[in-house]
Amino acid sequence: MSPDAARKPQTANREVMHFIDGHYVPSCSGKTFEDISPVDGSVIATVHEAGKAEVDQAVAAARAALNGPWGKLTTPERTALLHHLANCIEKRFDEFVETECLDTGKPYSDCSHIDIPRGAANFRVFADIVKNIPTEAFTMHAPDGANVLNYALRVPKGVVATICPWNLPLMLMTWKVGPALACGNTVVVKPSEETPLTTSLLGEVMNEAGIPPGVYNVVNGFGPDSAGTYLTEHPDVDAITFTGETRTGEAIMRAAAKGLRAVSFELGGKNPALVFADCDLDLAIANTVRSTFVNCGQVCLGTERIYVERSLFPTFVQRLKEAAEKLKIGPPKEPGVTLGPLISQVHRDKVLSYYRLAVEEGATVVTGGGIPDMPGELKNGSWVQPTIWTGLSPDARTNREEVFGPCCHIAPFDTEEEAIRIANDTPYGLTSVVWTRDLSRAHRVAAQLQSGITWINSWFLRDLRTPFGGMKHSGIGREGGVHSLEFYTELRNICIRY
Ligand code: NAD
Ligand code: 6OD
Repeated sequence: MSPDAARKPQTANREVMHFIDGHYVPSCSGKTFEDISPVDGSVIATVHEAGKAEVDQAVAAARAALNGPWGKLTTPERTALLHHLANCIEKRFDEFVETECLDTGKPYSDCSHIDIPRGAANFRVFADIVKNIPTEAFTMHAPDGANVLNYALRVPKGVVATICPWNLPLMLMTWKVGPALACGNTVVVKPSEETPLTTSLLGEVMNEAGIPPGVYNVVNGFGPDSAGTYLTEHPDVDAITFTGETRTGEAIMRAAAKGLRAVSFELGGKNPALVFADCDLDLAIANTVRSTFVNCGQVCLGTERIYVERSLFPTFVQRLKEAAEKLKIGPPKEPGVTLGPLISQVHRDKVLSYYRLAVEEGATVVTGGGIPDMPGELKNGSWVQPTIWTGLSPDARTNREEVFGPCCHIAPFDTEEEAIRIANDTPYGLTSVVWTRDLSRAHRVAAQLQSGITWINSWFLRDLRTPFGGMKHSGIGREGGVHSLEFYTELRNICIRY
């Protein structure tokens, strides 16, 4: 392939290559895999699979950029470039929406309100944060009376491997690449094998924005014994940031142990919502239908366990059932669609296995539980019905394991103490939601919940300056605001005697 052909826009011919040192490059092995539409099962792209050779090239390019032009920029120069990059993403907003929806099957309305705006904001917000962060300084005297000034200096961590999931591809990738670049690092990104398109497209936009070659590199492939392993085991990678399943996090942590590389992990959840009888019920229903079903339930922050104060329980179940049954299932562009397909047939098999398990475990199916009847070619997509259960015991697997589909279990509780206890009775600790008009109760309950984020009378209300991450099996470390700087920089102490 000629170098010019290799530089062609990757979404135009639906051949997805790696993006290394500012160029699209094929795999030298010639190995490829198919990117399948979750909407109708058609092949939407042929993706080059990276071997060790491409990962080596990408890491070397990232190292060279770090030691070269990128590393020499001042903070104002670097952050100005990142603002320009955000503008360039927005200039191609429709193309990003189109591409992300093609890959994920999610509704246009969700993608254009959440995924792509955040793809741009993730660069702007962190550019502003690093520009405005103060440093610490102390003065003292040495034993001989000389003056001493100590100050702290932040330097980039180096080459950061960024391993991403498929549920919000551009948004969750830039959530890590934004602060990494703002802090002066360079990155090698491995997008999910399910959704490589917008990560590839961003390479082109990096070039348009004038980001130096080698700052942003992309290698495509799978996890184990593929690009994921080669990248996380690479000795010249300084830090690894990962979003995905808890079990994958364990594997990556083993890889990171060699060479003692720092890790930042955003992992799975089995998030509870506590609904007290004094809540604003309309608000609680409107938000719970989103927190359970948006993105077809494939949001790590989403709600899979709902506990409702007993007096409100029958009404809440009925209202959430009605709201779930009003969701419109369909392909991304169809007007009014609120529920797309799951990401793949493999993931649908997993979600359907929980739909069966719930029944075996004694659940009452309030609504859903199967596959919707879809017309024509859509029959080949990965559709499932939004599903609500009641009647499961607290130790049922369906109540304890992350399903990552459009489903939830609703159970009653009698006291505040009981609600807190059952909410915390999980190995996970990512998010929790509390619905109450009693502000004292809101503070009291929030303080006792074991989750990285607690939303009171809201859900997924994000201020990117806040700490974001999970407790227990839901993560290691915090990103967001200045907390991202803790991971993406080394804080050095300079001590001057004068
Ligand atoms: P996954 O763990 O299967 O895959 C994530 C990424 O890791 C993919 O790019 C995959 O190829 C790669 N990978 C897999 N095995 C690897 C290995 N051994 N070494 C290196 N890389 C490897 O997760 P997924 O199915 O893509 O995403 C869904 C999961 O992500 C859910 O559990 C969800 O809760 C979680 N998630 C968490 C957050 C958060 O912020 N906490 C956000 C989104 C998704
Ligand atoms: O809002 C964010 O910054 C974020 N990381 C969201 C994660 C969503 C998980 O599916």
